[in-house]
Amino acid sequence: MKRARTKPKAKAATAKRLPGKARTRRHAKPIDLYYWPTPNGWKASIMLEECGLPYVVHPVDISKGEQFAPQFLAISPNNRIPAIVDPDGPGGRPISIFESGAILQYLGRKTGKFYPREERARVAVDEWLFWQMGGLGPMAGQANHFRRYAPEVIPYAIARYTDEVHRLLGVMNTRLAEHAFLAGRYSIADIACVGWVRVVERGGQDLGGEFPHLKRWLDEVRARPAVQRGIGIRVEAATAVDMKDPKVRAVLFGQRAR
Ligand SMILES: N[C@@H](CCC(=O)N[C@@H](CS)C(=O)NCC(=O)O)C(=O)O
Repeated sequence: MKRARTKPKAKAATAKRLPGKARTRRHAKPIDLYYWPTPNGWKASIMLEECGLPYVVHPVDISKGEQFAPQFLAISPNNRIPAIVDPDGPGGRPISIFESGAILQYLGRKTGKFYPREERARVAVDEWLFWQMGGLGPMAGQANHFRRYAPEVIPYAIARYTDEVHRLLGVMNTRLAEHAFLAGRYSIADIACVGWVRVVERGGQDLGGEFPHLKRWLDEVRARPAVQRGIGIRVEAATAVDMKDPKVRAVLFGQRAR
């Protein structure tokens, strides 16, 4: 794991920065963000930006196998990004957290932002957050894998995951026809979804034509400055990753228990 080599655009992710309302937390110690620019990584970076929390980015180059480094596994035993370490955790002691959904909930509880306390409102957020964690994310990930990275074209696998993503987008579109955001007000559920919907759109899905309410939501969410800053963190090494490189493929694909 290396410290972020960020371009000017990514100044947002340095410890010195105390954006917006975070100025009232002048003495807050920065949160360590273990990160790679992917839809799951963006959930954590967007939330940190939305909450105005100071943080330091530690890129974990998953194309080189840095997710298997013992010091990272001690924080994230599932060898996946994102993970965070909050030096100012419960009781004033450090806490490490892996799994993007757990990170969103923790930061929401810590700051009181984007994760309502009132039980009915919180249940609504949890429903859509877990819907993303168990549905949209994994299915879009598999669709992406079989469409872009599989060494052979397997029509059944492509159709199965593409159809499932299509079904999920339809569910989201129906929900967003009657609600401005997934759980009513903007919340960690929207933060969890935006990166994945963006990836699906970039994969060629015509959102505007088929899912107009979803498209309206996507445009609104991604126009938020904090979302743009969270997605915009530039990690130089990530721009050079070649997914056709056999060494990269050997790290990322075909993982088995170690
Ligand atoms: N359920 C996990 C999934 C995280 C995940 O899949 N992260 C990917 C990047 S998007 C990763 O770290 N991959 C490393 C690998 O495949 O070894 C979460 O939401 O945090």
